[in-house]
Amino acid sequence: MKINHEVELALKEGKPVVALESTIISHGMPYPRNVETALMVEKAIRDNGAIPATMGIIDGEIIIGMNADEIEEFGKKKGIGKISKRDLPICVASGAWGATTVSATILCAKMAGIEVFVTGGIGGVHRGAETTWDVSRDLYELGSEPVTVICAGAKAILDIDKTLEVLETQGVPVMSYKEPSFANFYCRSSGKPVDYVFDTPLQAAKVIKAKRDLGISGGILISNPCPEEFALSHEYVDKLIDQAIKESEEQGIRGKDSTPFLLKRMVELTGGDTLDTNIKLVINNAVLGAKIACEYAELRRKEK
Ligand code: PSU
Ligand code: MN
Repeated sequence: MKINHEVELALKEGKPVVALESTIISHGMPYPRNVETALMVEKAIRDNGAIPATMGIIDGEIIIGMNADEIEEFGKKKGIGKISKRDLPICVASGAWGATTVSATILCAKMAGIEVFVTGGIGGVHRGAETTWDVSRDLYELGSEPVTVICAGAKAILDIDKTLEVLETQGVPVMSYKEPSFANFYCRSSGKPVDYVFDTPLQAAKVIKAKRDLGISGGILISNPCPEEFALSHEYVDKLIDQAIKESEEQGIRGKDSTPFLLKRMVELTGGDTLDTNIKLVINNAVLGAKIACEYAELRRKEK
């Protein structure tokens, strides 16, 4: 594992650090907007007082905190694997490049000692999971590792009710920023209830600390709805999601290829609208995540 100097120093000094994944760069968005977005997200985190640590695997080495050139490579290079927990040891042993999903990034964050992680939308239970059994590993890592993930809910292509059920079984607190219901990625709200609605980053940081102090394993999921002005309506996207899912079934797209296929198809079907929204919501999450990381670092500092 290679931790960049700035991140290592910040962790040693108890400064706020925010983990970022790379699957969203290599498999979630097209080049060059993936790279632009990753750099804007890093900037948003810095502007709000924290230090970004984008994760990925280069030649079998886990990188905690990529530099701009490495981010560019992850955005451009073809054939970078999508690395979930099961793929991580294989990627490392074979000296390959790998883009970390939410689940692998949670594991890498834990290894490095980073407790806050920002992404777009987490993976979850796919529609039709009662027959395909397609449930993202993301939900189980959230259930077992002490990392708080800030996201705009679960991706709209998923079954939100089932996703929330698995999170409950996994014992993951689901907390929403200001909005009373669980976020729905491109759409602002799913209408599904959450466990706690908070109004300030400090309130969220207090829950992270309480969970840590109680010695309860696992992470916390923070749902941050896409800002009103960038969110898309259910009337607009729901029909297109149905169409994209139907196409994926017809083409026999399965397993790890499912999410990248559906996200890409949605960008095509909406003429780029979902890509614009995806970018805005990730940046919005970065702002909130950095603020929570700062409040949490401050709470930990006072404790000492
Ligand atoms: N959120 C996005 N774009 C993405 C992803 C999340 O806005 O590309 C990625 C994350 O890395 C997440 C993964 O962990 O999709 C989920 O894949 P699966 O459904 O195969 O578990
Ligand atoms: Mn899956």
